[in-house]
Amino acid sequence: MTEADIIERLRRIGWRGDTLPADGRRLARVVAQHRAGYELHDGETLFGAQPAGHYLKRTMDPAERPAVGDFVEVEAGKPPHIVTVHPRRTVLSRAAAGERYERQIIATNIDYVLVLTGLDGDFNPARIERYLSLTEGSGAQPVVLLSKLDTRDDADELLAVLRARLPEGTPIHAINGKDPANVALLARYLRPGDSAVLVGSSGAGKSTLTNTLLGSEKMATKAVRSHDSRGRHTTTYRALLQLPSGGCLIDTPGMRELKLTGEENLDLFADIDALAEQCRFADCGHGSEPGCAVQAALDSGDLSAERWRNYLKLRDEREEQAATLEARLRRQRGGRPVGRLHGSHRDTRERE
Ligand SMILES: Nc1nc2c(ncn2[C@@H]2O[C@H](COP(=O)(O)OP(=O)(O)OP(=O)(O)O)[C@@H](O)[C@H]2O)c(=O)[nH]1
Ligand SMILES: [Mg+2]
Ligand SMILES: [Zn+2]
Repeated sequence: MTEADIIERLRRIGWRGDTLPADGRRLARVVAQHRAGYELHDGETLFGAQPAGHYLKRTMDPAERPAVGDFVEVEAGKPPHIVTVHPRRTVLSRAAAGERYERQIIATNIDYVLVLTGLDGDFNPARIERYLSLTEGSGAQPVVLLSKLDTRDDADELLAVLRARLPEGTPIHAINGKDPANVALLARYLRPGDSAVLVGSSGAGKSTLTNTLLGSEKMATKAVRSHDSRGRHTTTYRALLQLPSGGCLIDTPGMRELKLTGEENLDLFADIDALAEQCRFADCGHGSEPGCAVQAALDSGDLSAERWRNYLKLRDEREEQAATLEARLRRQRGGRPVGRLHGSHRDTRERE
């Protein structure tokens, strides 16, 4: 097989590069990660691999280990070993739940983040804003999907609420995840060589949509609890799948907690920041100060109280996480200042 053939094959699984490792190593994409090891795909063949020893060191930042979506170099052996992770084009991550700051990677090298919410009891604009905030630093484009369109007649109203609340230009589609003709509109996000990751609560319908796009029931799905629309955490690992369209889709387990990493910009709320600048006092607390533009917008209904509360919550969380992250990076660098913190992962990861 010629080098051109191998590259052509890798393109099918989303590879954008045009040179292969010189030393005979095999290039492949991580399609799943299990406790027992990784599943890799080279565009033609699925095979198992183990991480090389240096990835297992306790001092290794977990975010540096191979993750689903990564392109990795593999050394032959029984089993083959992942020796290098290629620089990531985009990274979607969250902070791990709990006290210790730890960035957890959801998916890498993705072009689109499909934020899926059910139009049942799952519908929650504040949670969608949280997902969009996490997506901002990823380098990928967010797309909001509302599933279970077939289950209610007033979907237009919910759609209008969301359109009014999210920044103009955010793509929002209401879909029936069980209907292939209906989800055909998503083809624009799943073109050959492109990759998308599906995120959303358990029971939102991620695996149902994945199966419909795939044209087969590869992923298990399970009915939600009828009284509160909660799912049953049916999917337990992230899986990257090649679709007939030529695109790659990553199905993920529904996440219970989505903590910000501290690297978000919260551009989503740029209008609120602009509003706050119009307050009479530069240090306005937006409480009962005279000339407060935020209070005026809340009183007139231009700004919904619920969105304002969500903004404050995300802003405080972001600040707290950013401070923790900065302290940690400073420790790692032996007390040297960290520099610009907010920005893409690559900015903070690659600076030395
Ligand atoms: N009517 C209708 N039901 C849907 C739709 N999408 C998903 N469902 C149902 O919702 C339930 C949950 O769907 P799943 O695909 O298992 O949800 P999930 O997001 O993968 O959940 P986890 O794997 O637990 O994270 C299943 O009973 C699906 O049949 C839809 O568009 N319309
Ligand atoms: Mg699932
Ligand atoms: Zn104010």
